[in-house]
Amino acid sequence: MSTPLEKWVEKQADLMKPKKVYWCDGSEEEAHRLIEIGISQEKINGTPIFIELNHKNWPNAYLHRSHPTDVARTEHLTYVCHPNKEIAGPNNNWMEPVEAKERLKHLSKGCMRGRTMYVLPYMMGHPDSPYSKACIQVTDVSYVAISMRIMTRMTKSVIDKIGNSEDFVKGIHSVGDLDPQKRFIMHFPDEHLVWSIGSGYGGNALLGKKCFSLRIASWLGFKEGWLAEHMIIIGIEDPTGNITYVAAAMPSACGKTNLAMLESVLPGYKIWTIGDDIAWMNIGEDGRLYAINPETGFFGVAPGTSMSTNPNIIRTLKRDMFYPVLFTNTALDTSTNEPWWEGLDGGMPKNLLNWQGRIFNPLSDGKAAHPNSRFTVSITQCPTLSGEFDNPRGVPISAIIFGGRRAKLTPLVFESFNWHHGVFNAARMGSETTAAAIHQVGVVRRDPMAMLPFCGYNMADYFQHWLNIDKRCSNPPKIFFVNWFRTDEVGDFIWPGFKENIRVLKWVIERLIPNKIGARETPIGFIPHFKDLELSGLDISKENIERLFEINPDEWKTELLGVRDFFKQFGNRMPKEIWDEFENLKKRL
Ligand code: GTP
Ligand code: SPV
Ligand code: MN
Repeated sequence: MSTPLEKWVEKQADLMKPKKVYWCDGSEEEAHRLIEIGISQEKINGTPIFIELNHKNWPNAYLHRSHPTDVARTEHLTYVCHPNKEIAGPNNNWMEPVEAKERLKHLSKGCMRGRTMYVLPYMMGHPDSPYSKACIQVTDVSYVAISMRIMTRMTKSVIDKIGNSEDFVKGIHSVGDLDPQKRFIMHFPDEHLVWSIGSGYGGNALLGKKCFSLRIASWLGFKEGWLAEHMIIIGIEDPTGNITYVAAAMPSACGKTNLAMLESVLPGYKIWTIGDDIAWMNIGEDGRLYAINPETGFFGVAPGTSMSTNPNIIRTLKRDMFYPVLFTNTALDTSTNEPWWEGLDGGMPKNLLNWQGRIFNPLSDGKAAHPNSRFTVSITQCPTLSGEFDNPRGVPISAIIFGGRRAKLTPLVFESFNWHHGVFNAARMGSETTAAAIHQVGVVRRDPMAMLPFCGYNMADYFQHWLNIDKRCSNPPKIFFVNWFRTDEVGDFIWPGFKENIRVLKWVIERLIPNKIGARETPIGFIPHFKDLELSGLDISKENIERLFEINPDEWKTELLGVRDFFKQFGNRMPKEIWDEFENLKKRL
């Protein structure tokens, strides 16, 4: 007698016709075997899946080059298929679920011919956490199988855990023929199903990540009273040894991974890492918000990463724990067989292949590494990993920080007046677009809570859900906003960022201590008294510090025009409290 899981896998094999079905057990031995297969046998469009890198300098590291049209998330091809379009909201592409599945079936017929279908059993969240979820993904690429093993708790025991139950999260993934015209990433939230075809890249293909742990989980959170957020989770240790837990949301490629592994320049301060991309937050019995990281790895942006900007990331990548480390679409130094990207320590190597494997000419070719080139590495290799990472209860969150990428407008840091004001501010957030998704880069768009591409239901309902949290949370976190990316008249960042961001975190945690430090009230919120910001040892003029905190009422009034248009799309569904805060801000400006 076969189980519902076995029947489901069989059904997918019937449709996609792989030459072989292989059930992964998640073992180390298996990971190394699949990498061998990816080096010597498996190919996409004639290209091997993995190239072995220099293991002396980059232990267990392999390079993967994705198809040139498949280098980032594709938001315009991503759908959330609730039965009712209103539930998906104007923030999501929508297709009627029956029609969506017909399309996918049509595109999937025989799409795995000649390939292996890997069956991946994995958990999102610690298995002992009541919020963890047993999941199965099928895929036809070893790169995805290995990536999922790094990013999730992949073990055979998940199959036993599912047993005879129908209740498991389902992911169907095939690269198909990688034709962007036939690419879809579709979500069926009520069925806990994600179906993705035509892309082998990141969030399009690792279906436990954005697809399940954010789009579908946010919908579960809405129905069940919790939050699935695009947030890091860190502990900030101060010189007394006290650790304050903080969650921080920033849009894609706006600094989360770097903040999650920050090395402090201030003596006595230390960051403990729990997560760098996704937080699931529940209200605890004590009325506080508790966060867990459902993932077990980092899928981080390579360009800009170096010993000088973030030594802990480099240490994580180079820590030899026999776990595979993947680089995707970086350049390759052919003299040393090492990965390379813009911003890495040392100069540009002489003999480089660009991310597509072609000889790189710095004068005519632009960037050698793709701007969205990434590393995939196990969180267990992180030297700053918090002892609380594996705590199934999670950690109590005292502050939530929202950040964006804004050349102008928003100050380095400010604090909201209260929960509703903070929710409004997060809902009106804007950020300049980055290379993490395929679209024009560098244009400001509204990105509420850094969740625009990831909220699996109507964002107006999501705002209401956020507003309601403090009704059940007797001790909600304080809400702060940061912007590391303000520029001067020649376009250079004014704030040095990276390690120096600890100075801002110090102010944040001091504001949490009753009566410790005051703050200046402005129309948008509280900003620091300069005397309370630790700036010693920093080479930055007083004038520039003032510019970092400049609040220009005219710029803000213009901003609010865009905010109003964005909110208006949601019609009557938009919570009244959000509009009230909007009017309050307008009056204060
Ligand atoms: P996703 O993985 O897409 O969600 O990105 P992320 O939010 O984790 O961003 P990440 O930390 O990988 O940083 C993205 C880019 O911003 C990288 O090129 C970093 O080098 C750069 N960056 C990160 N923090 C800072 C900072 O404080 N200042 C400046 N100027 N750049 C930063
Ligand atoms: C992001 O875009 O926010 C990422 C990378 O973290 S991906 O997994 O591709 O979504
Ligand atoms: Mn992300």
